[in-house]
Amino acid sequence: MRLIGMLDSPYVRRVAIALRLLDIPFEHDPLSVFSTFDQFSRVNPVVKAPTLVCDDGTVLMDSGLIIDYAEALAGRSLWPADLASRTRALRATGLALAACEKVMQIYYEHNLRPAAHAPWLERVHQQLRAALAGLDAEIARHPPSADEKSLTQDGLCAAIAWRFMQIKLATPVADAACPALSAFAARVEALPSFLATPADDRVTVSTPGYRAP
Ligand SMILES: N[C@@H](CCC(=O)N[C@@H](CS)C(=O)NCC(=O)O)C(=O)O
Repeated sequence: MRLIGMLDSPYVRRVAIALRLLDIPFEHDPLSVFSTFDQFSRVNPVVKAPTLVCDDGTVLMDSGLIIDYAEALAGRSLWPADLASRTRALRATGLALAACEKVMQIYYEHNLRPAAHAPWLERVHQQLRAALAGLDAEIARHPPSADEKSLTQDGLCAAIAWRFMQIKLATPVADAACPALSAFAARVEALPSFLATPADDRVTVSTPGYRAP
C-alpha cells in the first residue's frame, strides 16, 4: 500500500506512525497538496492528505478512516479496550484533532490569504487555546501510555498535535502553558516509530517490513 502526503501534515504523520505501530508495511510518497497539486490529483482527484492507495487500488482518505482500515487489516485496535478508557481516549483524540485543525487554519490564514482576517484569527486562536487546555487536563488526569507497544490513538494524536503546532505556529506554544502535554509529547517523540517518522519530511519513509521493537 502507498501513503500519499507530506509528514509535516499531522494527519499524514498520524497515519504513518499508526501503520508502523500496527506492523503494516507501506511505501510513502510525500506529495504536497499545494506544490504538487496536479500530481496529487492524478492519484486522488479530491487532493486530500493523507491518501492511502490500498493494494487492490482502492483510494482511501481521512486519517481516522485510514487508521480504521489499517486496524481491520492488522486485526487489532489502537484504541483502549475497556469502555471507560476508550471514552477518555476518544475525547482526548477529539481535542488533539481540533487543535491540529485550528493550527492548520492559523497557518493557512497567514500563508495562503493575501491579508489575514483578524476577527477570524482571534476566534481560531481561542478555539485552539480551549482545545489545548482540555487536552492538557486530560493528559494530566489520565496519562496515556508512552510506550511503543501499548501506545493508543489518543497518545499518538496528542503528541503529533503538539509537534505540529511547535513547527507551524509563528510563536510556538510554551511548554509551561501545557505542562502535561509537552512532557508527554517529549517522551513519545523519542519512541522508535516517531523517530522514524519525523514531522519535517527530512527523511522519506519507505520501510516495508518495519517491526515495532
Ligand atoms: N480530517 C482530515 C483532514 C485532512 C486535511 O485537511 N489534510 C490537509 C493537509 S494537512 C489537506 O489535505 N489540505 C488540502 C485541502 O484540504 O485542500 C484527516 O483527518 O485526514
